[in-house]
Amino acid sequence: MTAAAQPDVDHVPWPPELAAHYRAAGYWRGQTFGALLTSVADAYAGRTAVVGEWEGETHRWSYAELDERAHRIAAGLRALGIGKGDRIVLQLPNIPEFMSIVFGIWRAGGWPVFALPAHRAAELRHFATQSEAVAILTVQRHGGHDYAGTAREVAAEVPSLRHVLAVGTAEFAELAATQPVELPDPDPSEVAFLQLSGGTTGLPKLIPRTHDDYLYSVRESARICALRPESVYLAALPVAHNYPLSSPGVLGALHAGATNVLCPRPDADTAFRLIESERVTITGVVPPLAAAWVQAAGRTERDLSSLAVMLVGGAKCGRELAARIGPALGCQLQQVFGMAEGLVCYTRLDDPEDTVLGTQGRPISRDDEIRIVNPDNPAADSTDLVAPGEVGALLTRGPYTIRGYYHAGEHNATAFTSDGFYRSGDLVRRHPSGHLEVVGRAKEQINRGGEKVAAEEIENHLIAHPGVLDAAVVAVADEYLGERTCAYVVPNAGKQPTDVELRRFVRERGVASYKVPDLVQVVSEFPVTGVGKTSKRELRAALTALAKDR
Ligand code: OOB
Repeated sequence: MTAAAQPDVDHVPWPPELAAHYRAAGYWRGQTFGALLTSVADAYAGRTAVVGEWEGETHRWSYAELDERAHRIAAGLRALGIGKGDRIVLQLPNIPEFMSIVFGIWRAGGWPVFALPAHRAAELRHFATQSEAVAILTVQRHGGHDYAGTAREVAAEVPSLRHVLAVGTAEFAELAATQPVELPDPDPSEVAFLQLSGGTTGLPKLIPRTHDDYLYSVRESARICALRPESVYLAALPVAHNYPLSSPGVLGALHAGATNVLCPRPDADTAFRLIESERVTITGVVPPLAAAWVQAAGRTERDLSSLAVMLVGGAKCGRELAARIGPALGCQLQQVFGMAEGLVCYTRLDDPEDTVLGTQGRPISRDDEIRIVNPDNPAADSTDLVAPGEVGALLTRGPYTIRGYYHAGEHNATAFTSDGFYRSGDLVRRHPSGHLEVVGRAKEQINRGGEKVAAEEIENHLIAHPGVLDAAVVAVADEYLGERTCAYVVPNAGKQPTDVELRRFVRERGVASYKVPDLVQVVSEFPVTGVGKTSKRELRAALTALAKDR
């Protein structure tokens, strides 16, 4: 049974009795992110908080300095009239200012909307429109892309956008130099920011996370990953993503008073250089990156001996790769299976080897409720359980898993069960120890080495092409990325669009390049299921057959 359509609200609250339980159990502590930074800066003022590179120079800030910078940015935002509950689309690469800006926005009472550096005009327009953002905060040019230019283009189209702010401009320097002012602390039970969903339908949904719920997952992640003030975390992946942000990520490291090193690029050369020079102790990567690092470790001259733990997650890390990580990099592997909607599972540092290699971990909290239900019924409710040890669809609810997307009443009715479980769309098996093994996916999403592509979003872009009658996007197995995207296309009568043309068309519609189909197959018609729907199962099977023939 699914829930009835809910009203369009910022944030669907947890039932009051559960909220009371989460508070009584000490999960929700009534602390805001701004207050967290204040307390860490009090305790560890002189310790290094952030190391990162910007415009060719290495910057190194103590906790006292980070705290001061965040206060100034908060005051500067307030001076611009940006404050309580205002949404700011944030699109920053891995630079030190990411940390001061996020905490500055939090202290001003604003809500960051965490865009990724790969996003382009179409995605930014959607995030800004959907969140009715007042500002986009980004950099000028970076890695060959004109971020500020794209932001201005979007600002001209979205009426709510009043400001485009870019790190590196005189205007931003002035804002960041504003005299700190006393600001009221926001309500910790309220929304702190909006994360992005990987998406399965047309456009990604926004995920409202509160100070209370997110900080609980951050504290527990830091504990489970054994972060201490002496730890040094390397943020190798784009830091706005939920995984490097909080699993345990830069926020987990900050909570522990540890040092965050922001890695400008995730390639082995750059990462190994920083692991050596900063004596990095822990990092988190996606499986393709783990494979690349494992390979590079065999021929590096860099000293990686400080590295104690490497997390791998975001997509399935197969046993074979998992087994090579420890020996190649001289560290312990920790698998992590998480989702921006909430639930995060880790293998524990004292788990037996077989569990670490063969599962994706167990939930953070004893109050994370897990239901594994009938995988053949997309509307299965939380009582439609499979037998223990069988594969089923994962449903979850708990103290840091959302109850609904931001202003998405109708979508929430299918994305959640009537009793508040989130339908993750993942197919899992639970081991007797409580560890979950991810064995597949029942959602229309391609997991391209951790980067999520919603099939429907790309289908809609393709169908906008005058030569395309219909499109169906499916995953194709890939040795390096795990999966790539393949777009099947039925042309309009008399038209024969080429793959080059279609890929360029999608790119020019302003989408992140990881969403541009890797493969395009033009066919005269789609196979259909018994009820006449396009059979993606058959399309996937055709691709498998094609690969075998090659
Ligand atoms: C993380 O978050 P999202 O929101 O980008 O993606 C969530 C989805 C999951 O539902 C699952 O389909 C897939 O990514 N996933 C994995 C996985 N970790 C994530 N599939 C198989 N094995 C794994 N280890 O990707 C994310 C958020 C926090 C921590 C780590 C990853």
